[in-house]
Amino acid sequence: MRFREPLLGGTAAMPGASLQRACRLLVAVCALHLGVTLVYYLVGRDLSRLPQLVGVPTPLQGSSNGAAAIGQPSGELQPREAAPPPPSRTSSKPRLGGASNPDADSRPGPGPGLGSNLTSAPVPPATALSLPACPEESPLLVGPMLIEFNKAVDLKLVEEQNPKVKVGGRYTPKDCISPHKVAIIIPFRNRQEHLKYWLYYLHPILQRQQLDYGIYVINQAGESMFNRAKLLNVGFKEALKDYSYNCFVFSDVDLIPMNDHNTYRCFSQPRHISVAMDKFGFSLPYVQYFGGVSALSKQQFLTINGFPNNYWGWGGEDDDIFNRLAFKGMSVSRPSAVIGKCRMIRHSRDKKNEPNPQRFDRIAHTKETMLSDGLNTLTYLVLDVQRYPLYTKITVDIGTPS
Ligand code: UDH
Ligand code: NGS
Repeated sequence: MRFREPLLGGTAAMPGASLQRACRLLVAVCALHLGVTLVYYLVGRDLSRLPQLVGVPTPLQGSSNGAAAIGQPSGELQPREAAPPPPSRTSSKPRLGGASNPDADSRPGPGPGLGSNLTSAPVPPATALSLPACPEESPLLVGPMLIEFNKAVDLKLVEEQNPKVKVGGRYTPKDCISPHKVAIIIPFRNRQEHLKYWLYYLHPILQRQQLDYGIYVINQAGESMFNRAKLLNVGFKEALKDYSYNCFVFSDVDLIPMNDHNTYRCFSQPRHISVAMDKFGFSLPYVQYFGGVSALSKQQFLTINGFPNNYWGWGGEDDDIFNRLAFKGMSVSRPSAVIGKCRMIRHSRDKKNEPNPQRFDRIAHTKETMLSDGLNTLTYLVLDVQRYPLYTKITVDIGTPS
C-alpha cells in the first residue's frame, strides 16, 4: 500500500481518491494496450491494396504500359568445379504434360534409390505425430545478409554446407512440422552461373525459414523464344506430381533476398517477395509490379487459372498475372521495403528473350484471355527429369509462338 499511493500520483486527501486513481490507471493501461495493438495491426497488414490494373486504360491512365509508374516505399553441374555426382536420372523418355495429356499425372516416380524420398511423406508418420508445429516465425533467422557475386561458387562445397538437403533439392525441418509445403519454381535456360549463386545463397536461408521445400528448375529446351510464365505453369504441375505442395514460389534465377525475414512462403493473399530490388533503388518500379519473385498458394494459383501461356519473349507476363489477381478480387501482400531488399545478378539481355511487341495488347485483355489461356490450356512435353543433389531440373519442350 505504501508503494501504491505514490505510484498512482496525486493526493490521498479526498475520499475515494485511491479508487479514482486506480480507475485512471486502468483507463491508461487500456489505452496503451489499444495503441500497441493498433500499431501491430498496421505494421502487420498488407502494405498494398490492388490499385489499378496494369495496361488497362482508365480515365486517369492513358498509356497501356503499367511500367510508367511510380516508386513506392514501401550449374548441371557438370563442370569440374562442381565435380558433380552423377545425377539421379529419373526420366529420359519424353512425355506429354498438361491439360491435353491424359497421362499427365502418370509420371513415373523418382524410382528406387536417390530420388525415392521425393514421393514419400515429408516425415515418417510416427515422427510426425510427436513433432510440434514450427513456430509462426522461425527462431533461426539472422536478419540482413551480405550478398555479393564476386566469388565463383563451387556446388560441391554448397552440397557439403547443406547436408540436410536431400536429393532433388528437398528439405523438411527435422524438429518441427512446417505448414509451408513450398515448391520453388525457377524459369531457366542457359543461366548456370546464376543458378549456382542462387543455390548457394537460398538453401541456407530456406532452411532457416523452416520451410518444407523443394527446388524445381524448369529448363526450356530448344532455341525458340523464351516463355517465363509458361515455364512457371509447367513447374506448378510437375512439382505437384512429387509432393502435396500447398504453396508455390516463382523466382527468377538471378534474384537473391538480402534479409531472411522475407519468408519464401504463402500468405492469405498472393505475395510479392522481391519488392525492393537494388536495380530499382530498393523500391518498387511501379505499384502494380509483380515480377521477380512471388508466391501463390495452390488455391490462389488455381483461382486465376495459373499464368498466361502466350507471352513469348520479354515483358508483360508479370503484369498479366497481376491483372488476373485483381480480376479475381485478390490483393497483394508485401513485406516492407527494408525486409524486402534483394540483389539482382547483373546480366545482359539473353538471346531469344527480346521484348515482346504484343505485350501491351495482351495485358489490355487479361480479363477475357485469362479464362482460356492458362492452366486449362497448358500443353508441353517433358524431355528429361534430373534429380541433382541441390535441385530438380525438368527439361521441357513448351513449343513455339503460335
Ligand atoms: N531466363 C533464363 N534464360 C533466359 C531468359 C530468362 O533463365 O534466356 C529466366 C531467368 O530465371 C531470369 C528470368 O527468366 O531471371 C527473367 O528473365 P530476365 O532476367 O531476362 O528478365 P529481366 O527483366 O532482364 O531481369 C531483362 C533484360 C535486362 C537487360 C538489361 C541490360 N542492361
Ligand atoms: C515493365 C514490364 C514488366 C517488367 C518490368 C520491369 O515495363 O514485364 O517492366 O522490367 N511490363 C511491360 O513491358 C508491359 S525490368 O526493369 O526488370 O527489366 O517486369
